[in-house]
Amino acid sequence: MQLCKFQMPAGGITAGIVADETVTPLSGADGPCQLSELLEADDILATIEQHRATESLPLGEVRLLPPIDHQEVWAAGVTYKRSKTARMEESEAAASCYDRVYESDRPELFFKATPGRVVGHGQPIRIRRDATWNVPEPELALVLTSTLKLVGFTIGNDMSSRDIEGENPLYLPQAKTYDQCCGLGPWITLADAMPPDHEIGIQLRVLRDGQIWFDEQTSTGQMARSFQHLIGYLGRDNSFPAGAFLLTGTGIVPDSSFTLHPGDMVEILIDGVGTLANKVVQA
Ligand code: DO4
Ligand code: MG
Repeated sequence: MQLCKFQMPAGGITAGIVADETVTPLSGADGPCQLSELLEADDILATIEQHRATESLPLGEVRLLPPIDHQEVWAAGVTYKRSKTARMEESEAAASCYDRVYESDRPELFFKATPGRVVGHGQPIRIRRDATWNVPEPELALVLTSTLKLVGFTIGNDMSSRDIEGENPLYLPQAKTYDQCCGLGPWITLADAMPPDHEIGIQLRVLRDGQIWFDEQTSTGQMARSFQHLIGYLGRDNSFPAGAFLLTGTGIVPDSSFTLHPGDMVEILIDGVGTLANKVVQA
C-alpha cells in the first residue's frame, strides 16, 4: 500500500491512499488524518481501513505534498563504493576520511533537513547561489516511527554542493543543508509492499532542454551496509519523538564534468515506490 499527503481540492491537508491513479482521502471523527500519526499505529493497515473515505479523487487532480509532518531528516553517507571513490577524487585532503568510514563499523550519519527545507514531487529543488558544482543524490529513504521501527520507504534526493564539500570536510553541513535542499516523495510505500532489501533498483535521470542529459542505475544490492545497521547507529543516545526519515546514501555520482543547471529536471525512480521529479532552481 502507498500513502501520500496531499492538499484537498476544497482546502485542507490530509493523508490518502494511492492506488490505480486515484487518491482515497483518510479522515476520522476529528477531521483529516495526519500521515505520521497513521504510521505510528500498532496495526497500520487496520487503522487505515477505519479512516478510508468512500469517494476517491483522480491522482492528477490533487496537489501532492512531501510525505513528512514533524519528522527530522537524516542521511547516511559513503554506503556505496561509488560514493567513496567520487568523494576521494573530489577532495585529496579528505580522501582518507572517506576510505576509513567506508571500512569502519560506525557509518557516516548526518542531519540533512528540517521538514521546512524538504520539497515534494513536482516542487522546485534548489542549488546554492554560492556553489558551482551541484549534484542530485538519488537515495532510498527509510521511514521510521518514534521508536525507529522501519514502516515504509520513499524516494530521497540528498542535493549536494560538491565544490563546498570538497574544499573542506568541515563544510559538509553547508554543502548539504539549506533551503529546498532535500526532495522526498512522491509518497510512502509501506514496508511489506517493497521488493527485498537488496533488490531495489534506483535510477537517476536528468533532463536538460527536454533531452536526457544523464541516465544511470544502481541497486541496493551494491550497498555496503544494511538498513538495520544504519538505524541502530542513528538511535544511539538519540531520540526521535516525531519519527525520522533516513536517506541511505547514493550509489550514483555523475563524473566530475557534470553539474546541475537551473531549469534541469531531476527524476529519481525507485522500484516499489515510483518517481520523484523536481525542477532545479537557483535564487
Ligand atoms: O560525506 C559526504 C556525503 C556522502 C553522501 O551524502 C552519500 O554518500 O550519499
Ligand atoms: Mg547522500
